[in-house]
Amino acid sequence: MTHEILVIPGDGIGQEVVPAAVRVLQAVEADLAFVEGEAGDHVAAETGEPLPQEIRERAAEADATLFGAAGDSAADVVLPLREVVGSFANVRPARAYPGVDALKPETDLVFVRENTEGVYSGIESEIAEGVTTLTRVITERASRRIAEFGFEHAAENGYENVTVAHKANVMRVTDGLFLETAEAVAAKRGADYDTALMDALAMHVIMHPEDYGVVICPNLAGDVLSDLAAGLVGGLGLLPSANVGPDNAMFEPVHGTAPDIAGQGIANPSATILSAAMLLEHLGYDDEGQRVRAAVEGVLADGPRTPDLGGEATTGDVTDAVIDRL
Ligand code: GGG
Repeated sequence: MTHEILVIPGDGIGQEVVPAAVRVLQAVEADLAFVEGEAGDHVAAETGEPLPQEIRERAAEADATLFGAAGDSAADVVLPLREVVGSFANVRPARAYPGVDALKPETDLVFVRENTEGVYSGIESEIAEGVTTLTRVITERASRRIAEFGFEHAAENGYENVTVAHKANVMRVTDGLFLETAEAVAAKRGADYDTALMDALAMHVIMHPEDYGVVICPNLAGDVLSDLAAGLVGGLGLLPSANVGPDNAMFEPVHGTAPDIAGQGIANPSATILSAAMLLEHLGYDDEGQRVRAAVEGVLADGPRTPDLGGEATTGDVTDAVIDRL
Protein backbone atom coordinates (compact mmCIF):
# COMPACT_ATOMS: atom_id res chain seq x y z
CA MET A 1 0.00 0.00 0.00
CA THR A 2 1.36 3.40 -0.98
CA HIS A 3 1.59 5.92 1.87
CA GLU A 4 1.05 9.54 0.92
CA ILE A 5 3.50 11.93 2.59
CA LEU A 6 2.74 15.63 2.65
CA VAL A 7 6.03 17.53 2.53
CA ILE A 8 6.05 21.12 3.83
CA PRO A 9 9.53 22.69 3.89
CA GLY A 10 8.30 25.96 5.45
CA ASP A 11 10.71 28.84 5.99
CA GLY A 12 14.45 29.40 6.29
CA ILE A 13 16.55 26.25 6.45
CA GLY A 14 13.36 24.19 6.22
CA GLN A 15 13.73 24.78 2.46
CA GLU A 16 17.12 23.02 2.61
CA VAL A 17 16.79 20.26 5.18
CA VAL A 18 13.37 18.95 4.16
CA PRO A 19 14.37 18.25 0.51
CA ALA A 20 17.48 16.53 1.94
CA ALA A 21 15.30 14.24 4.08
CA VAL A 22 13.01 13.52 1.14
CA ARG A 23 16.06 12.39 -0.88
CA VAL A 24 16.86 9.95 1.93
CA LEU A 25 13.26 8.69 2.07
CA GLN A 26 13.40 8.14 -1.70
CA ALA A 27 16.58 6.12 -1.27
CA VAL A 28 15.01 3.52 1.02
CA GLU A 29 12.69 0.79 -0.13
CA ALA A 30 9.42 2.17 1.14
CA ASP A 31 6.24 2.65 -0.83
CA LEU A 32 5.86 6.40 -0.36
CA ALA A 33 4.29 9.04 -2.60
CA PHE A 34 5.27 12.64 -1.92
CA VAL A 35 2.95 15.62 -2.25
CA GLU A 36 4.51 19.05 -1.76
CA GLY A 37 2.76 21.87 0.06
CA GLU A 38 3.90 25.33 1.08
CA ALA A 39 3.24 27.18 4.31
CA GLY A 40 4.96 29.74 6.48
CA ASP A 41 6.09 33.36 6.44
CA HIS A 42 6.79 33.38 2.70
CA VAL A 43 3.28 32.10 1.93
CA ALA A 44 1.78 34.69 4.27
CA ALA A 45 3.76 37.40 2.48
CA GLU A 46 2.37 36.29 -0.90
CA THR A 47 -1.20 35.39 0.02
CA GLY A 48 -1.86 36.82 3.49
CA GLU A 49 -2.51 33.29 4.79
CA PRO A 50 0.47 31.34 6.25
CA LEU A 51 -1.32 27.99 6.19
CA PRO A 52 -3.74 27.74 3.24
CA GLN A 53 -6.91 25.73 3.81
CA GLU A 54 -5.88 23.34 1.03
CA ILE A 55 -2.70 22.41 2.95
CA ARG A 56 -4.68 21.82 6.14
CA GLU A 57 -6.95 19.44 4.27
CA ARG A 58 -4.03 17.65 2.66
CA ALA A 59 -2.32 17.23 6.04
CA ALA A 60 -5.50 15.72 7.46
CA GLU A 61 -5.78 13.31 4.53
CA ALA A 62 -2.12 12.32 4.12
CA ASP A 63 -0.71 9.28 5.92
CA ALA A 64 1.97 11.49 7.46
CA THR A 65 3.44 14.98 7.10
CA LEU A 66 7.10 15.96 7.03
CA PHE A 67 7.50 19.58 8.07
CA GLY A 68 10.54 21.85 8.24
CA ALA A 69 10.17 25.05 10.22
CA ALA A 70 8.13 28.21 10.45
CA GLY A 71 9.38 31.64 11.44
CA ASP A 72 7.15 34.44 12.72
CA SER A 73 4.09 32.51 11.59
CA ALA A 74 4.92 29.45 13.77
CA ALA A 75 1.76 29.88 15.87
CA ASP A 76 -0.33 29.99 12.68
CA VAL A 77 1.42 27.08 10.98
CA VAL A 78 3.00 24.55 13.33
CA LEU A 79 0.28 24.57 15.97
CA PRO A 80 -2.66 24.18 13.53
CA LEU A 81 -0.76 21.50 11.58
CA ARG A 82 -0.24 19.52 14.77
CA GLU A 83 -3.94 19.91 15.41
CA VAL A 84 -5.19 18.89 11.97
CA VAL A 85 -3.19 15.68 12.08
CA GLY A 86 -4.84 14.99 15.44
CA SER A 87 -1.55 14.81 17.33
CA PHE A 88 -1.34 15.22 21.10
CA ALA A 89 2.18 13.99 21.87
CA ASN A 90 5.34 15.72 20.70
CA VAL A 91 8.11 13.15 21.08
CA ARG A 92 11.56 14.75 21.18
CA PRO A 93 14.52 12.40 21.70
CA ALA A 94 17.82 14.01 22.74
CA ARG A 95 20.73 11.60 22.29
CA ALA A 96 24.46 12.11 22.19
CA TYR A 97 26.08 10.39 19.19
CA PRO A 98 29.57 8.90 19.06
CA GLY A 99 31.94 11.25 17.27
CA VAL A 100 29.95 14.39 18.04
CA ASP A 101 31.48 16.76 20.54
CA ALA A 102 28.73 16.67 23.17
CA LEU A 103 28.80 18.45 26.53
CA LYS A 104 27.30 15.33 28.09
CA PRO A 105 27.99 12.20 26.00
CA GLU A 106 25.89 10.09 28.40
CA THR A 107 22.67 11.88 27.35
CA ASP A 108 19.87 9.63 26.09
CA LEU A 109 16.49 10.97 27.02
CA VAL A 110 13.12 11.64 25.41
CA PHE A 111 10.83 14.56 26.10
CA VAL A 112 7.19 13.57 25.74
CA ARG A 113 5.54 16.95 25.44
CA GLU A 114 1.81 17.58 25.61
CA ASN A 115 1.18 19.58 22.45
CA THR A 116 -2.46 20.64 22.42
CA GLU A 117 -2.86 23.00 25.37
CA GLY A 118 -0.93 24.71 28.17
CA VAL A 119 0.18 28.24 27.33
CA TYR A 120 0.15 27.35 23.61
CA SER A 121 -3.64 27.30 23.55
CA GLY A 122 -3.62 30.66 21.80
CA ILE A 123 -5.94 32.38 24.26
CA GLU A 124 -4.18 35.72 24.56
CA SER A 125 -5.49 39.24 24.66
CA GLU A 126 -4.69 42.83 25.46
CA ILE A 127 -7.31 43.70 28.02
CA ALA A 128 -6.23 47.32 28.35
CA GLU A 129 -3.43 49.36 26.90
CA GLY A 130 -0.21 47.93 28.27
CA VAL A 131 -1.99 45.01 29.98
CA THR A 132 -2.01 41.57 28.36
CA THR A 133 -3.26 38.19 29.49
CA LEU A 134 -2.75 34.57 28.51
CA THR A 135 -4.97 31.69 29.56
CA ARG A 136 -3.19 28.45 30.41
CA VAL A 137 -5.44 25.48 29.68
CA ILE A 138 -4.72 22.14 31.36
CA THR A 139 -7.37 19.43 31.18
CA GLU A 140 -7.54 16.08 32.88
CA ARG A 141 -8.20 14.40 29.54
CA ALA A 142 -5.10 15.76 27.82
CA SER A 143 -2.95 15.23 30.91
CA ARG A 144 -4.06 11.61 31.18
CA ARG A 145 -3.49 11.01 27.48
CA ILE A 146 0.06 12.38 27.53
CA ALA A 147 0.95 10.56 30.75
CA GLU A 148 -0.33 7.25 29.36
CA PHE A 149 1.61 7.87 26.15
CA GLY A 150 4.78 8.77 28.08
CA PHE A 151 4.71 5.70 30.34
CA GLU A 152 3.95 3.48 27.34
CA HIS A 153 6.78 5.05 25.33
CA ALA A 154 9.19 4.36 28.21
CA ALA A 155 8.07 0.74 28.50
CA GLU A 156 8.22 0.09 24.74
CA ASN A 157 11.62 1.71 24.31
CA GLY A 158 13.38 0.36 27.38
CA TYR A 159 13.67 3.57 29.38
CA GLU A 160 13.74 2.81 33.13
CA ASN A 161 13.33 6.35 34.41
CA VAL A 162 10.15 8.33 33.91
CA THR A 163 9.94 11.87 35.25
CA VAL A 164 6.86 14.07 35.35
CA ALA A 165 7.88 17.73 34.97
CA HIS A 166 5.62 20.38 36.51
CA LYS A 167 5.49 23.60 38.47
CA ALA A 168 2.60 22.68 40.73
CA ASN A 169 4.01 24.61 43.68
CA VAL A 170 3.21 27.83 41.80
CA MET A 171 0.63 26.91 39.16
CA ARG A 172 -1.30 24.99 41.78
CA VAL A 173 -4.53 24.49 39.90
CA THR A 174 -3.28 23.83 36.36
CA ASP A 175 -0.03 21.97 37.01
CA GLY A 176 -1.65 20.54 40.14
CA LEU A 177 -4.09 18.78 37.81
CA PHE A 178 -1.32 17.78 35.38
CA LEU A 179 0.74 16.23 38.17
CA GLU A 180 -2.15 14.58 39.99
CA THR A 181 -3.40 13.05 36.73
CA ALA A 182 0.06 11.73 35.76
CA GLU A 183 0.48 10.23 39.24
CA ALA A 184 -2.89 8.49 38.93
CA VAL A 185 -1.82 7.05 35.56
CA ALA A 186 1.44 5.80 37.10
CA ALA A 187 -0.43 4.24 40.04
CA LYS A 188 -2.85 2.47 37.71
CA ARG A 189 0.04 1.05 35.70
CA GLY A 190 2.07 0.21 38.81
CA ALA A 191 4.90 2.20 37.21
CA ASP A 192 7.89 3.73 38.97
CA TYR A 193 8.38 7.42 38.34
CA ASP A 194 9.79 10.65 39.74
CA THR A 195 8.34 14.10 39.72
CA ALA A 196 10.41 17.25 39.30
CA LEU A 197 9.82 20.97 39.43
CA MET A 198 10.65 22.07 35.91
CA ASP A 199 13.11 24.79 36.94
CA ALA A 200 15.11 22.46 39.16
CA LEU A 201 14.82 19.81 36.45
CA ALA A 202 16.48 22.16 33.95
CA MET A 203 19.51 22.44 36.22
CA HIS A 204 19.63 18.74 37.04
CA VAL A 205 19.32 17.65 33.39
CA ILE A 206 22.37 19.78 32.57
CA MET A 207 24.42 18.26 35.39
CA HIS A 208 23.15 14.67 35.33
CA PRO A 209 21.32 13.81 32.10
CA GLU A 210 22.05 10.13 32.79
CA ASP A 211 19.41 10.28 35.56
CA TYR A 212 16.64 10.77 33.00
CA GLY A 213 14.89 8.57 30.47
CA VAL A 214 11.41 9.76 29.50
CA VAL A 215 10.38 13.22 30.71
CA ILE A 216 6.64 13.91 30.51
CA CYS A 217 6.05 17.65 30.21
CA PRO A 218 3.36 20.27 29.79
CA ASN A 219 3.60 22.10 26.46
CA LEU A 220 5.92 25.07 27.07
CA ALA A 221 8.17 23.14 29.45
CA GLY A 222 8.70 20.46 26.79
CA ASP A 223 9.53 23.07 24.16
CA VAL A 224 12.10 24.77 26.37
CA LEU A 225 13.64 21.72 28.04
CA SER A 226 14.19 19.90 24.74
CA ASP A 227 16.13 22.87 23.32
CA LEU A 228 18.14 22.90 26.53
CA ALA A 229 18.93 19.21 26.10
CA ALA A 230 19.97 19.88 22.49
CA GLY A 231 22.76 21.95 23.99
CA LEU A 232 24.02 18.85 25.80
CA VAL A 233 24.34 16.70 22.71
CA GLY A 234 25.83 19.03 20.10
CA GLY A 235 23.06 21.42 19.17
CA LEU A 236 19.65 21.71 17.58
CA GLY A 237 20.87 20.22 14.33
CA LEU A 238 20.56 16.80 15.97
CA LEU A 239 17.08 16.71 17.52
CA PRO A 240 14.22 15.12 15.58
CA SER A 241 10.61 15.03 16.65
CA ALA A 242 7.31 13.30 16.01
CA ASN A 243 3.85 14.76 16.67
CA VAL A 244 1.79 11.66 17.20
CA GLY A 245 -1.97 11.14 17.34
CA PRO A 246 -4.24 8.12 17.15
CA ASP A 247 -4.54 8.09 13.36
CA ASN A 248 -1.98 10.46 11.90
CA ALA A 249 1.32 12.14 12.64
CA MET A 250 3.64 14.96 11.64
CA PHE A 251 7.41 14.85 11.81
CA GLU A 252 9.70 17.85 12.11
CA PRO A 253 13.14 18.84 13.38
CA VAL A 254 13.04 20.52 16.78
CA HIS A 255 14.97 23.47 15.33
CA GLY A 256 13.41 26.51 13.75
CA THR A 257 14.25 28.44 10.60
CA ALA A 258 17.85 29.44 11.55
CA PRO A 259 17.74 32.74 9.61
CA ASP A 260 21.46 33.32 10.33
CA ILE A 261 22.47 30.48 8.02
CA ALA A 262 19.41 30.10 5.77
CA GLY A 263 20.19 30.07 2.05
CA GLN A 264 23.86 29.15 2.50
CA GLY A 265 23.42 25.40 2.02
CA ILE A 266 25.23 24.58 5.26
CA ALA A 267 22.33 23.60 7.54
CA ASN A 268 22.73 20.28 9.31
CA PRO A 269 20.07 17.95 7.84
CA SER A 270 20.50 15.30 10.58
CA ALA A 271 17.52 16.41 12.71
CA THR A 272 15.18 16.28 9.73
CA ILE A 273 16.59 13.00 8.40
CA LEU A 274 16.20 11.49 11.89
CA SER A 275 12.61 12.83 11.88
CA ALA A 276 12.16 11.00 8.57
CA ALA A 277 13.43 7.82 10.29
CA MET A 278 10.71 8.30 12.92
CA LEU A 279 8.19 8.73 10.10
CA LEU A 280 9.28 5.44 8.53
CA GLU A 281 8.91 3.61 11.84
CA HIS A 282 5.51 5.20 12.43
CA LEU A 283 4.33 3.83 9.08
CA GLY A 284 5.62 0.36 9.95
CA TYR A 285 8.90 0.53 8.02
CA ASP A 286 10.90 -0.40 11.12
CA ASP A 287 13.95 -1.82 9.31
CA GLU A 288 14.15 1.14 6.95
CA GLY A 289 13.85 3.58 9.86
CA GLN A 290 16.64 1.77 11.70
CA ARG A 291 18.81 1.80 8.59
CA VAL A 292 18.34 5.54 8.13
CA ARG A 293 19.20 6.16 11.79
CA ALA A 294 22.28 3.96 11.54
CA ALA A 295 23.38 5.79 8.38
CA VAL A 296 23.03 9.17 10.11
CA GLU A 297 24.95 7.86 13.13
CA GLY A 298 27.70 6.60 10.84
CA VAL A 299 28.02 9.99 9.15
CA LEU A 300 27.98 11.80 12.48
CA ALA A 301 30.81 9.53 13.65
CA ASP A 302 32.99 9.67 10.55
CA GLY A 303 31.93 12.84 8.76
CA PRO A 304 31.39 14.78 6.66
CA ARG A 305 30.09 17.34 9.15
CA THR A 306 28.35 20.67 8.71
CA PRO A 307 29.82 23.80 10.40
CA ASP A 308 27.57 23.54 13.49
CA LEU A 309 29.49 20.33 14.29
CA GLY A 310 32.88 21.82 13.47
CA GLY A 311 33.08 20.69 9.84
CA GLU A 312 32.98 22.40 6.47
CA ALA A 313 30.51 20.17 4.66
CA THR A 314 27.31 21.33 3.01
CA THR A 315 23.80 20.03 3.59
CA GLY A 316 24.16 18.19 0.28
CA ASP A 317 27.49 16.57 1.27
CA VAL A 318 25.99 15.17 4.48
CA THR A 319 22.87 13.96 2.67
CA ASP A 320 24.96 12.27 -0.04
CA ALA A 321 27.03 10.56 2.67
CA VAL A 322 23.88 9.29 4.44
CA ILE A 323 22.52 7.95 1.13
CA ASP A 324 25.88 6.31 0.30
CA ARG A 325 25.71 4.45 3.60
CA LEU A 326 22.18 3.30 2.90
N1 GGG B 1 10.33 22.74 13.33
C1 GGG B 1 10.06 23.42 14.50
C2 GGG B 1 9.62 24.83 14.31
O1 GGG B 1 9.07 25.23 13.31
N2 GGG B 1 9.88 25.59 15.34
C3 GGG B 1 9.37 26.92 15.46
C4 GGG B 1 8.63 27.11 16.73
O2 GGG B 1 8.64 28.19 17.28
N3 GGG B 1 7.96 26.07 17.21
C5 GGG B 1 7.17 26.10 18.38
C6 GGG B 1 6.87 24.71 18.85
O3 GGG B 1 7.60 23.76 18.54
O4 GGG B 1 5.89 24.52 19.55
